[in-house]
Amino acid sequence: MVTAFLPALLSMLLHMSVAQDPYFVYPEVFNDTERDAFYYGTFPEDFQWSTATSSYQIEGAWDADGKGVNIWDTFSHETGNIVNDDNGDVACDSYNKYETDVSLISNMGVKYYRFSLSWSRLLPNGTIDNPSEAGLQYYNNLIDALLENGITPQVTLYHWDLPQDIEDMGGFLFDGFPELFNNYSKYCFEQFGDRVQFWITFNEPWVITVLGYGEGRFAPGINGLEDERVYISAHNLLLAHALSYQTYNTSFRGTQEGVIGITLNCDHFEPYDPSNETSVDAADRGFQFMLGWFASPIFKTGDYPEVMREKVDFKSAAVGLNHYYKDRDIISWQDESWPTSGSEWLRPVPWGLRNLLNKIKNEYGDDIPIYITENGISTEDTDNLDDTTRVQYYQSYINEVLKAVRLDNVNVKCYTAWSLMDNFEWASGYSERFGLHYVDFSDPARPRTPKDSATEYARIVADNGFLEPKVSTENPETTPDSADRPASAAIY
Ligand code: GBH
Repeated sequence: MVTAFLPALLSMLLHMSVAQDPYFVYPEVFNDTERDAFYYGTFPEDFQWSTATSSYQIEGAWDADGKGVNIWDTFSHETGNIVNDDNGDVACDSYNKYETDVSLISNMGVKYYRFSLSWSRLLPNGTIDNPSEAGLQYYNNLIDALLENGITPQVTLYHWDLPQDIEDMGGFLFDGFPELFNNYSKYCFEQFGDRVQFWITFNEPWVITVLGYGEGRFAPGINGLEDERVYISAHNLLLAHALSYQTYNTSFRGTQEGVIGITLNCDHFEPYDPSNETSVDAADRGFQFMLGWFASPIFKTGDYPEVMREKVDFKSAAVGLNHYYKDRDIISWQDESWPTSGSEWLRPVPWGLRNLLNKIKNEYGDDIPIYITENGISTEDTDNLDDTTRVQYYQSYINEVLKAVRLDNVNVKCYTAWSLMDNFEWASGYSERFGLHYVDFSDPARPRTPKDSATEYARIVADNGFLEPKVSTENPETTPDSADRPASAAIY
């Protein structure tokens, strides 16, 4: 009895001593032992590790080989819309350097790559009447190069670069938009579907509608926040997604055997006072007006979230006016104690991701497969290769995903680091850098150099998670004190 009991007791003590020395990635700010302690373990065998970019942000070659003009060409060429009046005319020059991009991915041991197709490069005037051979060739080359390197393409059909000709018809406000998008997507399934089995229709409908057709800070720069245009553009987008999904489902899925979905962005809203119902409801409304707006029609009821209908319908009837932000009826802010980044809107709060993943699971079903199609952090332009803040960010966020998978049984299938390399950060131009690789935009050759975060991401991918640090029990002094552990590879 005693001998059998003793080893168990010993191992318990060992575990306890490890538990007394938890590791925190952000010890100053997030140091709650229950919530923030680092969790060691690995992801399921078939977990997908990816990294992402988008066409306008990296390709350049804005008018090469017959490419049509898109709304970001137009918007960025207009003075005053972009920091420093930057534009994507050359960007990372990936139109000419795609083979280098493939080798960057390959060198990290990453097996999935999420990129987007430029609609106006493939169909210069937006319609299928006049496809571009050169555009087709470019994406065929990229896809083939990826496959030759054992990298699976994850293709976004629309990452914000609408053909200008379609915008001139009204863009997302045009009721013929769903059909135009459907034709374009069908063309892509036909051309690439023999090699692409992972499709995303739209990147971040919330951004397309609220920033593009509401606040007007993003192309096409329409100020429709105080009327119904935000809601109309969202509605047409949802109809376009549904049509394209049906087209894939009925005409392509059988032979091509792929999956098709949509990328939705959402901030995590934490109630200010979790014991106060008003506060809890407000946090939920924040979620419903951001994720629910698009996720509820697609994954739940076929209609907008109830609370959204209530608020918007009521205000439309009462005052005859809509205003997206006022319709939400919430006050939200970021805690000043949270760490900062190179972007004003972005602060790392790793536990927020775990909470958000759980919220999605509770809202849309226990087994709903979740693909994280972007996650990342910016640094200011003064950034160099020694990007500790990005290393910390990836460690902590991926660790929270691991907790969601292993401790909370959330069905997360994929994690994607945004971005493969520094690129054109929309209205911020080149003033903010999100890359795992540094790009020198002052050099015409646009050389790419791995940052520390690329090395760290490669290691997490190779380990498929986080291996227990090797603690020597014979010689405990060799165990680094948790406070001294650098936030990177050295803890292993
Ligand atoms: C992603 O959006 C995009 O898909 C990607 O293209 C982009 O490069 C990346 O994020 C980094 O931004 O400037 O104050 O108007 C993430 C969600 C929502 C974050 C809109 C930026 C604009 C804030 N984005 N938000 S602001």
